Amino acid sequence: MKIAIFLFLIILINTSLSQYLPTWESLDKRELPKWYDESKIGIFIHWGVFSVPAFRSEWFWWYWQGSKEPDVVNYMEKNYPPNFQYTNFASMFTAEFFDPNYWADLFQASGAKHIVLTSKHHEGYCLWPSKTSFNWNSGEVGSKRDLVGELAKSIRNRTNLKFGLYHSLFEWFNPIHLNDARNNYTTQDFVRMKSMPELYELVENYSPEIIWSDGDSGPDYYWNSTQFLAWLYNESKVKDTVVTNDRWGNNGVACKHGGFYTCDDRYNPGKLVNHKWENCFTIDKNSWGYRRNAKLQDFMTIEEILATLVETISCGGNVLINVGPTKEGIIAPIYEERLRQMGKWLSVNGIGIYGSKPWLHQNDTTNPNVWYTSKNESVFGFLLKWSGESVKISAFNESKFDDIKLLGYDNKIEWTIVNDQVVIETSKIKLYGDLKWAWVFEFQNITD
Ligand SMILES: *[C@@H]1O[C@H](CO)[C@@H](O)[C@H](O)[C@H]1NC(C)=O
Ligand SMILES: *[C@@H]1O[C@H](CO)[C@@H](O)[C@H](O)[C@H]1NC(C)=O
Ligand SMILES: *[C@@H]1O[C@H](CO)[C@@H](O)[C@H](O)[C@H]1NC(C)=O
Ligand SMILES: *[C@@H]1O[C@H](CO)[C@@H](O)[C@H](O)[C@H]1NC(C)=O
Ligand SMILES: *[C@@H]1O[C@H](CO)[C@@H](O)[C@H](O)[C@H]1NC(C)=O
Ligand SMILES: *[C@@H]1O[C@H](CO)[C@@H](O)[C@H](O)[C@H]1NC(C)=O
Ligand SMILES: CC(=O)N[C@H]1CO[C@H](CO)[C@@H](O)[C@@H]1O
Repeated sequence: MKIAIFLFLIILINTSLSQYLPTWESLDKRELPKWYDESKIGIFIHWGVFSVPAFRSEWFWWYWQGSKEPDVVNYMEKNYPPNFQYTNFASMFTAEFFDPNYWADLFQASGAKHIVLTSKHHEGYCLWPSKTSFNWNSGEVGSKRDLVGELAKSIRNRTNLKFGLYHSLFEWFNPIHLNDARNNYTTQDFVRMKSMPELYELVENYSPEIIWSDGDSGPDYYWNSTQFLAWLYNESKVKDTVVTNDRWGNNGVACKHGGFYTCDDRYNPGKLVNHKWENCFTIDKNSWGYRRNAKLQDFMTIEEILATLVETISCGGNVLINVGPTKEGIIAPIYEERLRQMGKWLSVNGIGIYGSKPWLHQNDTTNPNVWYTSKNESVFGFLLKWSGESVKISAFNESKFDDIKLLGYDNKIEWTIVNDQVVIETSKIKLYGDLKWAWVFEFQNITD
């Protein structure tokens, strides 16, 4: 009987501990759900009305009518009638070839474990039939489809990937937001009428397991960020599984509060960070949204993608790799090829990636082409360049191991230890099959 009461009290205490107050002090105590660190790799999808002009970048509208950059202003003058508005592009966002099952299968084949779709970028157009975005959403103008809902359904029905949503708090040209900004954020009309209802609607309708907040132009107390997060973590239907990022206010929140840290786009510190972080980067080096005039050389090669991925994960980060689909709903073959190449590589080498932890050393102490992860009794050494000469590494001068295996290679490999350096006789290895990029050596039964 006493034990029963004791257990009851324990449960009671635990339940009340999972309640969060709308302060960073309280919210920052929440442990990041484990799935996120284990998953390591996500796909970012920038899709919106900006995919219609598909010129310069997803910031097209701002470059045209905000900062008035000459190349974009001239492009519009030359190619469109004088009265043409940005909003006129929306009816051309038709998505007639959008096959969410095909996307889901492609993302699964890439080896990613989650996706993040732009539900609404800074232009304000919603990719779902939002109740608070009259005539500026995909249910009413353009495809007349619930693009968020269709992709969520395909992802959940066909794959084991987690479904996440990006959401921009601010909108470049929304007069209600501009008015709040003019009032030095002492009024919250835009938050009450737009950003807050949207966030609740997205959670209620689509149960996203990531909320990737952005566009935090305005302080956290203006956005009511901590109030929303307290609800999200206390009461929402994703309270136990959802992860969030750190872009919840421009008053020193990023890289300091929230869930995982994104700090800046393409954040990649090159050393261990003792808080979960993410490196979001885009395969088209010049844009997150689709660009019709992109050249082959503008796209990251698979070698570059894998090098970034390995470096990030060695240092405790996750990667979020971006593709920009077309207005018709196609993920262009160059993106598709990169994703399938990554999937092939991961099918051999994923054992050293998924669920791994940073090791004692993140990169080798003398060889700049080698990065490390660890899992169970193994350390994985990722060799980014294959030179034909033997590989010398120094990070094992204080660790012992039984043997070295090259993942995806069936034969034994030759290695020796000379003056505390491990020397792997790679010149004697004949590479075959899919052993084309970022070779992974498993050091077995490590004792540090
Ligand atoms: C889920 O996918 C299966 C085939 O993979 C299909 O038969 C079924 O209709 C789908 N269900 C939903 C709700 O889309
Ligand atoms: C705007 O608000 C901030 C924070 O309350 C204050 O520090 C700043 O002086 C205000 N700026 C103006 C122009 O009133
Ligand atoms: C923001 O939170 C405060 C404190 O809980 C509340 O009084 C206010 O109404 C909220 N504003 C909006 C727009 O949600
Ligand atoms: C979350 O739970 C705490 C503790 O019970 C409570 O004080 C707070 O009001 C709750 N917040 C929300 C938004 O549910
Ligand atoms: C790699 O390791 C060396 C020595 O341990 C260190 O000085 C260097 O900054 C590390 N980072 C990169 C990106 O090479
Ligand atoms: C191992 O290498 C590290 C980094 O170069 C060095 O600081 C350390 O003293 C070395 N240990 C031994 C036992 O030589
Ligand atoms: C093969 C093996 O031992 N795998 C284990 C590695 O460690 C994770 C947890 O860190 C276990 O879940 C695996 O079963």
